[in-house]
Formats: sequence, structure tokens, C-alpha cells
Amino acid sequence: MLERLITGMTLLLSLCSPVSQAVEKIIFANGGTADSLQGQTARRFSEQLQARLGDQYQVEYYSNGKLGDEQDLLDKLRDGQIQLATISSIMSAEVPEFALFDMPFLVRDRQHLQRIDDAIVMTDLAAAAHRHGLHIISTWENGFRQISNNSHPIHSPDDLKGLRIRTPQSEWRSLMFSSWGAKPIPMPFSHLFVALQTGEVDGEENPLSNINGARLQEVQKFLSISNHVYYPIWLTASDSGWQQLPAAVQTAIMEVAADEQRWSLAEGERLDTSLLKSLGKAGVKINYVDRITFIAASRPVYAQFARQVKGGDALIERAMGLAEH
Ligand code: EAX
Repeated sequence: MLERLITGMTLLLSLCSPVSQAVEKIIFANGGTADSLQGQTARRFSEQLQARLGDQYQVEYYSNGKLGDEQDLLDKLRDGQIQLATISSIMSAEVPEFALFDMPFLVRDRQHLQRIDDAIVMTDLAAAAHRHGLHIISTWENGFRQISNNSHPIHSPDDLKGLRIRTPQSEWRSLMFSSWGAKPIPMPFSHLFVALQTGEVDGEENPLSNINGARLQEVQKFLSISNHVYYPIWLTASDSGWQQLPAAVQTAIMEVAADEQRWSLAEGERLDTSLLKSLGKAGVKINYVDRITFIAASRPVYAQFARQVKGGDALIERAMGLAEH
């Protein structure tokens, strides 16, 4: 009897013992450069998550688009090759409601962004993402976007006439730049440096941290501060991938991600000032655009969103209503 009890306990112990279980992998990928803020946030997240989960899990982090551009990462999430990825501007190509963030000059500042995050992203937009099999975990900083090019300073949309401007592969960003008179050339971020270097495109638009992270200042002469869009980056899983994670792991991911959200927004604010100085020192000519002329030329983008996205008008109105607090 005693013998049987001991055998039973040994079996039970071996089942519970961590050494007897295979280490589970959590594969996490980011499409940006390691030096950009999104790259730094993603690295911090993977390190903090590893510390939190201990030896039972191995958090495998790939930066610099090593596992592909954001479109590849969405495919890999969906077929279960990876568990977590950060997705930015192409989210609206997958889930049209996210094009809310492609409405020019909508987000006033990071406090406004946080209110939009609580009231709209984590409710309506997360529900829309679920309808496309995606699970939004957290909203991190990618940043306020600015326009750079090799031809001349951009003051008003007139100055964009005829310029070939690389955009992310999003019809919304293309529409924005064509409404302003430019010739948008959509392509993955990883192709951008060479496209600028060879003159395939004249310019591009990105947050300062992505510009600096990819050393675009080495192949761009003019930087025009427009803050035309604040487009975040979302820590994303597929619905099925998320459901396969144990509840304790989901909680750890959500809590570490929330810490990194706070860090990335504060760091983004700091970098907007410090990178402006260092990019200027690197020889890039910096100017500020005339916002009023850009706002006036942005009407077609708002109109298209209201027409194309169900409930789009109401989303815009609610987001604008959160500007003042
Ligand atoms: O990793 O494609 C882009 O321009 C986006 O800013 C993306 O986040 C870069």
C-alpha cells in the first residue's frame, strides 16, 4: 500500500515537475530596425517577458524584419509560426476601422492618444480586429510622422506635387499623399533605404525614430515637420494563437506590454525633441509645414473613411471629442 502510494506520488511529482516538461517557445517579431523606438520597445518587452516567465518559456525575439515585413508577420501569426508581432501602418489594410489613425492631424498629443486607446482601440477596434482573426494586446508608440525628401522643403501640399513619396503598403496612406499632390509609391520599410539611395523614390514619411533608426538622414536632404499622422504600433497575436496560451502567460504578456506602453510613449516624447537636434546636426535641413494648408487638403481622406468604413463618421467624431479633457 505504502509502496503504491509512493509510486503514485512520484508519478504525480514528475508530472508537475518543470524539468520534465519541454520548454515552450514564444516567438515574437518586429519589422522595424533595432535602433528605432519600436525596436527598442520590442526588445525591452521580450527581455521583461522572459524574466517574468522564467525557464519554462523561451521568448525568442527577432528584430529588423528578420522574419519578414509586417505583412509576412501577419501571415505567420495566422498560421501559428509565431505567437506575437508588432503591426503598424498596414493594420488598416487588414482591418479598415484602424484607418481612423490615417485621418490626418486627428491625434493631437500622446494624452489624446491614450484616451483614444482606452475608449476606441481597446473596445471598437479590438472587436473589429477579432472579426479578422487578430487579437490586439497593447498600443505602443511608433510616433508622429514627418516628411523627408531630396528635392526641397515641404511647406504646403503644393510642394509635394510630382514628388515620389514612399508610403507603407496601405491604401489610406497612399490616398493621403495623392490627395496632397504627391505620387505615392507603396513598398515595405526594409526596401526604403535603397529606394532613397538609388532615387527610385524622392522621399518618405516616418516618425523621427524610424528615420534615425534606418539612417535615412544619410540619403535625405530635407525634413519637414508635419506631424501629419500619429500611427501607433500594436502588439498583436492571432485569435487562435492567443487562445492557446495559458491564462498566466496571457496575464504576464498583458502586464509587461502595459509597462512598455508607458515607457514607449514617454520615450517617444523625449525623442521628438532630441532627434530633431541630432538630425539637424547631421546636416538635414529642417522646416515646419503650414498645417492649415495640409488640413484643408485632407478632406478627401476623411470623406473616404466615412463612406467606406461602416460607422466611420461616428468613430471620427468620438475620437475628435476626446481631444480636450
Ligand atoms: O517599421 O512602414 C513604415 O513606415 C512603418 O512606420 C513601420 O512601422 C516601420
